[in-house]
Amino acid sequence: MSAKKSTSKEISHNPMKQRVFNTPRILRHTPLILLTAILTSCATGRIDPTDPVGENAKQIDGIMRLSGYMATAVGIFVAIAVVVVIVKFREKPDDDPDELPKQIHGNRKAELTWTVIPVLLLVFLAVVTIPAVFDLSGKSDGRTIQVEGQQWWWQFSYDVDEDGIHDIVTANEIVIPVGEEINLDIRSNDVIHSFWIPQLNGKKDAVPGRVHHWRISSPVPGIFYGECVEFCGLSHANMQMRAVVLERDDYEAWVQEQLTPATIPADTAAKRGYDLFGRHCVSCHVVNGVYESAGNGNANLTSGYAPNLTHLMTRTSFAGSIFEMYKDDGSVNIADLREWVRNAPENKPSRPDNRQGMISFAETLSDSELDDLVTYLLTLGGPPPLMPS
Ligand code: HEC
Ligand SMILES: [Cu+2]
Repeated sequence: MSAKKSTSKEISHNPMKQRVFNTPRILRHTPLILLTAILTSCATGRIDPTDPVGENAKQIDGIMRLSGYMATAVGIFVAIAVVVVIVKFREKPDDDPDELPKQIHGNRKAELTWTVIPVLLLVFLAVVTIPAVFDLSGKSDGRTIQVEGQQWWWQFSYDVDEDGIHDIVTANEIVIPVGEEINLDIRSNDVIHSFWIPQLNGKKDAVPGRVHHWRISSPVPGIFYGECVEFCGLSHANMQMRAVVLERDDYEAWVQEQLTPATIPADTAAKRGYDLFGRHCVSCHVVNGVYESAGNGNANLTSGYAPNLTHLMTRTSFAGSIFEMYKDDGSVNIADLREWVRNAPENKPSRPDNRQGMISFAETLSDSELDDLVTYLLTLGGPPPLMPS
């Protein structure tokens, strides 16, 4: 072998040797990489994308599985091919270690094969996926519910008599009747969020200044868990939601209850709480029938909205569905509710100084005032038609 010829071989050989020596470093990191993958894949236990319940979610799941099976088949084929090549073309004792195998470039058969097969696979996937994309964003004959995302909770509004006025406004839990394809008009009141209840449908962004149409449905009653899936600031991870799917009769009863405005409580402690509420809370919160002045678009919050509290106790959770409203024995989770009212930003990272989230009352309210306020909150409807199991 001449010296000239061997230059190219040296270039192709030396880096190889270096790489071989570096391999253990990658191996050392493998457990960490695997651990990260495992931990990030099971962050929230009750939000389950692998168990579709509604028609739309099943449609998505079918396509996911199909493409998963196809990718697995391709992956197995490639893995086997790699092993075959490694074994078949390995260095043998009588091989000249400096000799390169026969170099080929532009083998038409090979090039065509590995271009045409992936193209066919992708075209097949597109044929299955594109109609589903249009189908999922189509409207149904069912009712329409308004969905609004804001830092860091969801608002749901219902126009029951279709006069264009929101008759029911609630937070964090969207209540729907079983077996009906519900239309959603999804909006945002501040930054981009994304609405996702995986067992009922895929993700849909909530974008300021736009209305995105979406649908959810469930053939069975139950509570289904979701969360915001577009990073939206400090408490993005604490912006969860629930879909409460009710039998038709239960749904009608829920609607009737939600349409009933609140009244001024007679009980003295609750009445004291009611008065305190009028002093400290109505600059942000609405209670239908008694405290409606805050209205919407209020200046104390960037989004202009705080949860409507008229039927607070009919919800199973509060504050972006991160706290349970009721304990396992069915009694109210008074401790968390009181803690929330005392110092919300301490219980859920927020930026009240930036008009994002609820302010703290730790310096403002005495213990007995807090008790009275909670006593008042307990009069605001309830209990929920369905409890989490
Ligand atoms: C500066 C505006 C503001 C004031 C004043 C305010 N809140 Fe809030 N409150 C909010 C916001 C915003 C949320 C939603 C926070 C979240 O989920 O991150 C909230 C959430 C709540 C919730 C949970 C509701 C739900 O369904 O998730 C309760 C209960 C509550 N506030 C009670 C009170 C009480 C009682 C007072 C008066 C002592 C009060 N708030 C004063 C802005 C305010
Ligand atoms: Cu969000």
